[in-house]
Amino acid sequence: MPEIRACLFDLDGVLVDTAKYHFIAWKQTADSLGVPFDEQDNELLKGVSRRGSLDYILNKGNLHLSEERIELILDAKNSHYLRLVGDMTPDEVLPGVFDFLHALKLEGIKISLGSASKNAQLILDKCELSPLFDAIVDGRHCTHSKPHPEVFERGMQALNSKPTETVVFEDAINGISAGNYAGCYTIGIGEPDVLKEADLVVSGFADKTPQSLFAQLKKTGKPKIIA
Ligand code: B16
Ligand code: MG
Repeated sequence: MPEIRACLFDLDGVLVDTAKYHFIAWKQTADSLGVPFDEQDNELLKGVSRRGSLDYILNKGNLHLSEERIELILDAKNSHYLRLVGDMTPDEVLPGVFDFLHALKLEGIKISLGSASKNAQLILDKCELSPLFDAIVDGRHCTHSKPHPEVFERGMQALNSKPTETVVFEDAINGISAGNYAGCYTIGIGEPDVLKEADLVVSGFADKTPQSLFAQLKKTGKPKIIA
């Protein structure tokens, strides 16, 4: 296994828990459309783009709306979401994340965001994470949604790293697939029985160091296939 030179981080579910705010905003949207929407539905929308998420709700309700109406609903959902994340502070950064990112910097390992969210920059700023990132790649820069590897391919371009020198951190099945398709090492944040395709799964960053995780990755011995 070559030395790791770059790390690409998903935002929601990896660095911060914004899924709870997406849930509140999508629930209100679904209620207004008369479509049932619960935590399980929200789980399926992790890592899915804003438009993809609304399409899921419309499909569930068997609703066919005009593009004009869809745009209005997307704007209203995002305005609600922006009000909710507007009060975020560094206290909402998930346990161990700041220490882990600082440790990467000390080791000279480059850091990029790789998120589907078009609001990622705002959230990183609110949580005072932005100065730790060498590059930010998010929903504003990508045409394709995860599991397409575009977001991580762009992250590697920005950091000038090769797939076999790069680790992707993701909490969503689609995100792990995207990292694997990009040819990177993948570390899942969550449950091993859910994130089966990841090279390694951990519950979070608390008490973890980059070197301990990279050593565990080496032990998995999984060959990477560059897509
Ligand atoms: P926005 P991630 C994703 O973030 C969220 O998991 C997903 O629920 C959301 O729909 C998507 O961002 C788009 O977010 O509406 O802010 O553009 O997990 O890829 O960091
Ligand atoms: Mg996520």
